[in-house]
Amino acid sequence: MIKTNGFLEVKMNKKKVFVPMACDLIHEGHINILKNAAKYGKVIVGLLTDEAISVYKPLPLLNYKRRLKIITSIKFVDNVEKTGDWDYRQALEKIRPDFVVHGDDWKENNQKQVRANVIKQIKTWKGSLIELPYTKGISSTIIKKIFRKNINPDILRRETFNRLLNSKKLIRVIEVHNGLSALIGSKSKYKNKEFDCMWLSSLTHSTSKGKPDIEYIDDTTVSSTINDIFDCSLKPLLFDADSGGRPEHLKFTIANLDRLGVSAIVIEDKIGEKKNSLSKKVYSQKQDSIKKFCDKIKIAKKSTISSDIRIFARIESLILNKGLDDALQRANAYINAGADGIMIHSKKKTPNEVFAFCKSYNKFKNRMPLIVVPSTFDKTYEKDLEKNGINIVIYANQLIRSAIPSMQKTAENILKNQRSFDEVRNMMSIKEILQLLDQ
Ligand code: SPV
Ligand code: MG
Repeated sequence: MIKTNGFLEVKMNKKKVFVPMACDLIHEGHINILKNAAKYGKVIVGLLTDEAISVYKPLPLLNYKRRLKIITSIKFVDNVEKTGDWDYRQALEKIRPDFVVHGDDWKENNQKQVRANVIKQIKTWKGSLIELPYTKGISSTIIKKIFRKNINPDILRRETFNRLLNSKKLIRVIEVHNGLSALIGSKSKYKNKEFDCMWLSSLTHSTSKGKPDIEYIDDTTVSSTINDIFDCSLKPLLFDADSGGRPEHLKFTIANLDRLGVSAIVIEDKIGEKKNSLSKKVYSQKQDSIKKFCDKIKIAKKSTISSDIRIFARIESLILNKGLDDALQRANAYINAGADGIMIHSKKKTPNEVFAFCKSYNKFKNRMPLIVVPSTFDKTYEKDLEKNGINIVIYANQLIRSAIPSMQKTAENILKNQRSFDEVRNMMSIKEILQLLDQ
């Protein structure tokens, strides 16, 4: 024991109290917990990393560095332990605390299992769990709602995509094509799951305008749709830039998308008259030479203004039956040309050729994040994509595909019944629509 002054001595004799926290937005509920924890001994906050949190919740609004700054300046906190696993197993093993202090809300919420694991683990060194009553009337969710309305959306959106890439194993992306689909895609939740980002698909954007997917939608229309989407959601947006257009136009397109706040731009290596990759007519299409497409990547990278935006190169070798070796050779060349990631596309019913690609791709020394679009191999579960090292899954067309048959059916039934009453049970009520739009 170091005998410097009485205070340090007392502190060092104290029992160790571990308090796991995300510490995203501190309110009096957190302070109550920390204040009470300090009564039992020296408080060590297990500050969860983005990676740990993203296993069971969406990313926190504030990044780890900002959260660390906040927690270390609270007077009840003696120490902070960086906690990288969602059930604190390693941190607990390292510290072996006498007490773990937690709000009692975890008895009921999606952390039930974590609670059970902690009880079992700390029992091995006779540690005890202290559960403090959850402070009523205040929650981070309420604060986040207010915060989201008031913070500059660009700060959140831009930072989030890179944080997701650094912390989540598989980023889940949903197709959007206007404000409404952005609202639905962003608000949808199932248990602790939600979509992390949005994809402005050329197919569904064109479809929503009643046009074929042939690179017809101009930059002004794209800008206007992106504004509508950003009005309705703070999630990061990945943009489908088709071939990127003529090289001499590309720099303006990229700079515009960057200014608007898009997080990632995907450019594909098909050339000539555009056809959708899943169309039968795609075989009449050509692929760019590796050299020319690398030049495009270089222009795109040079044209970005912010350091956060990412340029992904989309490889169409499997779509055009050019084979795995061609796809791998291109992936390597595109990354060397500066691409921040790769999208490998396939129109097969099974994921076999994509997984074969992953097997070699994952060994690349210069490996970058990998996107897949399982539209045709839609039986494949996310856990299998994750197992194969895929970083981003894009559900590229499902929202519009579900809307169209529903609209068709309603239109036909109104004609059939000559009134709308018979369709009411299949439609959202006006009241629900007003609620959806927060009016
Ligand atoms: C899109 O969503 O527009 C895409 C993916 O580019 S695909 O339609 O499969 O080509
Ligand atoms: Mg497209």
